[in-house]
Amino acid sequence: MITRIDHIGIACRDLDASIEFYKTTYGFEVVHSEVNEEQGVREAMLRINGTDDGGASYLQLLEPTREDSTIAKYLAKHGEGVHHIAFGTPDVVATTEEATRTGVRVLYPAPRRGTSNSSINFLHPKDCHGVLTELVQAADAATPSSANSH
Ligand code: V0V
Ligand code: CO
Repeated sequence: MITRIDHIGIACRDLDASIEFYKTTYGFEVVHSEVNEEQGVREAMLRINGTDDGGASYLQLLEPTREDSTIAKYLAKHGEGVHHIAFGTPDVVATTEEATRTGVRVLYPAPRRGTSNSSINFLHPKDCHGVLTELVQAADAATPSSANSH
C-alpha cells in the first residue's frame, strides 16, 4: 500500500548550490542532511508539506560522493535533474512483494538503509515507463509484515 509521495530525488553536481537555489527561490529549508556511503551520496532533505497519514513530503537533493556511484553515473549521462520518485508506504516489504507479483524488477533482495534510518528499495526504471521508483518506509512507521515473518 502506498500512502504518499515521500520525496522527489534530484541529482545535483553541487549540493550547497542546489540548497541555495531552493531556499532563495521557494523558501524551502533543509530539515535533515547526511552522507550515505552505501549509496554514494551526500544528501539534503527539504520538507515541503505534511500528509494525511502523518508522514511528510520532501525534495531530496543528491550529490555523488564517488565516481562509481549511481548519481555520478546519472550526472555524467543525463546532467542535473529529477533522478527518482519515492513513494511512502507503511510496509516496504509487502509493497515490494506486490510490485514483484506484477512483473516489475526490484533492485535489492531486501530493503536497505535510507535517509534517517528509513527502509528503502527501488523498482527498475525500465519496468516503470522510464521512472526510477523508490519505495520508502519511515523508521517510525508501523511494521506489520516485518514484525511477523520477514
Ligand atoms: C538509469 N536509467 C534511468 C535512471 N538511471 N532511467 C530513469 N531514471 C534513472 N534515474 C536508465 C538509463 O538511461 C539506461 O537506459 C538504463 O536505465 C541503464 O542505466 P545505466 O546508466 O546503465 O545504469 P545502471 O543500470 O548501472 O543503473 C541504473 C539503476 C541504478 C537504476 C539500476 O541507478 C540503481 O541501482 N539505482 C538505485 C540506487 C540509487 O539510485 N541510489 C541513489 C539514491 P538506456 O540508456 O539503456 O535506455 S539513494 C536514495 O534515494 C536514498 C538513500 C534515500 O532516498 O533514502
Ligand atoms: Co531517495
